[in-house]
Amino acid sequence: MKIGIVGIGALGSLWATKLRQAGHDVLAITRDHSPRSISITLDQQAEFEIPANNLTQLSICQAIIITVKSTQVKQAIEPLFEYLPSNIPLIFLHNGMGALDQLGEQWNQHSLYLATTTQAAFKPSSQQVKHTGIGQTLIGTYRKTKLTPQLDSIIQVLDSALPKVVWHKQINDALWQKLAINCVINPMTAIYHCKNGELLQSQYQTEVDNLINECHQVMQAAGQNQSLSELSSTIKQVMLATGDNFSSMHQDIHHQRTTEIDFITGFLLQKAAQHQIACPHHQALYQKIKQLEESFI
Ligand code: KPL
Repeated sequence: MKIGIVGIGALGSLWATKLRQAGHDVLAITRDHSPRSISITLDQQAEFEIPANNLTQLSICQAIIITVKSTQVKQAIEPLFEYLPSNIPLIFLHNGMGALDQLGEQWNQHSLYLATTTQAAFKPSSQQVKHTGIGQTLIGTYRKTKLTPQLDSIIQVLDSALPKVVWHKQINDALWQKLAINCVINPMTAIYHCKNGELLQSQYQTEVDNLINECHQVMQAAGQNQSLSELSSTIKQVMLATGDNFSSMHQDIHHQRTTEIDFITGFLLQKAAQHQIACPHHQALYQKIKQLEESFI
C-alpha cells in the first residue's frame, strides 16, 4: 500500500518507519513541504529513507494519516485540499477534540476519520524516533463516515505494521476518555513542572480529584455514562503507567511552544458552558496555561 503521513513528529515518524519496515510505500509530508526525502532511524536499529513532499503523489495514496497536533490540523490540511480526492480516507490522530470542526465546508465530501492511540513515541533528534510505549490505536467515524471494505483493509495493514489497530464503533467515547486524561494530566504537569507519575503524590490529590469530578459532570451531560470511580481509576492508572514521562503539554511549555490547551481544557469548558456546568478548577488551569503561552511572545 501507499500511505501518506502528514506531520513527522514523534508519532508520524513512528508510523512512517513502521509502515516502511512492513514493506509499504510511505509519502511523508512535512510542515514546509520542502525536503524531497527524509531519513529516520527507528529505535537506533534501522534507518529508513522516506520520499517526501511530492504532493501530486497524494492522489495515489490509499490512505493518509494526519499526525499533526490539534492546533496545526487546519493549517496542515487546507493546503493539501487540491491534491486529495474525496475518496481517500483521511485518518486524524491527535490529542484533544474539536479540531476537525474548524475545517471548511469543502471537506464535507471527504472521508474523514478520527483516531486515538496509547502508542508512545519520542524523537530524541530530528532523524531518530524511539517507540517508548506499546499501546493500541482506535479508529472511528467523524460525522457520517462509515467502516467501508476499503477502510477495513487499511486497518488490517496498519494493524500488521504497528499493532494493535482496531475499528471503534463509538470513537467518541474513546475520545472523551482520552480528553479527560489529558485535561487532568497535561495542564497540571505543565504548571507544576512534574512528570505524570508525580501527580499521584498526596499534595496533588485534592486538585486531581476536583478536576476529575468536574470532568465527570461534563461527560455525563455530554452522554458519557462512565461512573466517577471508573473515570478516576482510569486517569490514575495512566499517571502510573506513564509515570516517568513528561506530558506533551509539559514539553510544549518547556520549549515555549503553543500548547493544545484550546482543544483539551478549552473543549471541555466549551461543553461545560453549553450545559451550564461550573468548572472553576479547569478554568483556573486554562488561564494559567494561557498566561504562560502569552509570556513566550
Ligand atoms: O497523552 C498524553 C500526553 O502527554 O499528551 C499522556 C497520556 C498524558 C501521556 O503523557
